[in-house]
Amino acid sequence: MGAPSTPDPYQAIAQLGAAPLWRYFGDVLPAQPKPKAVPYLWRYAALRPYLHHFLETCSLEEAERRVLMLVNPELTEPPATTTSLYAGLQIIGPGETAQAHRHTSNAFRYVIEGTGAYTTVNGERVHMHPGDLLMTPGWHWHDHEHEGDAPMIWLDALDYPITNAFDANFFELYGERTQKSTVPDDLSSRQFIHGQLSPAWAVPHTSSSPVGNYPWAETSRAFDAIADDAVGSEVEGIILEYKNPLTGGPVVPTMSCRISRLRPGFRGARTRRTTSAIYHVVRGTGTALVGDQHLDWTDKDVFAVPPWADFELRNDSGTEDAFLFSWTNEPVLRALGFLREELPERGSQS
Ligand code: GTQ
Repeated sequence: MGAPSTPDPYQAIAQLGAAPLWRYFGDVLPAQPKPKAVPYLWRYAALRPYLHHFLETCSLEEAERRVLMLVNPELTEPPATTTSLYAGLQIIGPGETAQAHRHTSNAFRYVIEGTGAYTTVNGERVHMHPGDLLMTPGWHWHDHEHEGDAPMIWLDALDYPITNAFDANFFELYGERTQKSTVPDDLSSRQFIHGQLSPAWAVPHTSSSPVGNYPWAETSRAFDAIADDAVGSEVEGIILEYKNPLTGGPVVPTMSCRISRLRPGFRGARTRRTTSAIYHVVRGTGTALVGDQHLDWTDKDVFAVPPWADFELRNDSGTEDAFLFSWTNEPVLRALGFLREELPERGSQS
C-alpha cells in the first residue's frame, strides 16, 4: 500500500487529466483582468495603398472577401483585434461582387470611402455612403455589389472571437453568387429607423436591429438637433448609441455601436472598463492614452482598447470637432454580470 510508485505525482495526475489548482490559481482567477490584447493603433494612410495593391492583384474569385484584418500584435492565431472583437478593412472595385454567404457571427460595416455599392441582406439591397452603419446580423444572407465607378472601402466588424469562444459558429454559401432583390431597396431603414413611429404590422422576431442602414445623414441630424446644448459624457463627449428601435437595446446582442463628437480641445476623464472597444476616427485629430500607450490618431485610423486599460481621450484640435465611431462587447458583459467601470479621478466605481 502507501503512495503510488510513480516518481512524479504531478506527471501522474497530468496523465489522468488532472492539474493542481495551486499552480494555476492566479491564471484562472486573476486579481484583475490580464488581457493578452494590447493597445494598438492601425494607420489608415499606411494601410490604404495595400488595399489598392490587393484590389489590383487579388480577385474576388480568389478571395471570399478582400479584407485586411486588423490584427492585435498579441492575438495572431487566429487573428483578432481584441480578445472578443474583430475589425477589418474591406475594398471592392467597380463592377465587382462579393458572393453571398451567411454565418452565425453578427457583423456590421462602417463606410469609409466611396459610393455606389450595396449589400444585399436577406433580399434587401442596402446602399452605402461614407459614415453609414450597415447591419448584417447573425445568420442573415449577405453579398456585396459595387455599381459605382471608384473603389469603395469600409470597416468590417464581426463578433467571431465571441462566437468561436463558444465553438458556436456556422458558415454557409448561398449557392448563387448574389441574391435577388426581393423587397424595395433600403426598405428596413425607411420603415424602422424612426423608432418612435415603427410599423405596427410587421414586427420582426429577432433580437437584432431590423434597420439595414443607419445613414450618416441621420447621425448628423441627431448631432445637429442637440447641437451645443448637450452636456455629454465626461469620458467620451457627446456620445450617441445606435439603437435597435424595437427594443431600445443595442444593434446586435453582442455589440453596442456608438458615435461620439468631441468638441475642440476636449479632454476626457480617465476611466477603465471591463469592456473591449474598437474606435474608428471618422474625422479629426487627437490622442488616446490607453494603458501605457500614447496613441496619436487622425482621420480614418482605428485603435483598440483592451479591457481594464486606463483610457483617456483628447481632441487635439482647438478649432475642429472630432468624430469617433466605436463599438464594444458591452451587451455581453452586461448580460453576464461582468460589467465594471472605475473613474479613478472621481473615485467612482460601478
Ligand atoms: O463582408 O461578409 O471582414 O464575412 C469578414 C468576414 C467581412 C463580409 C469580413 C465576412 C465579411
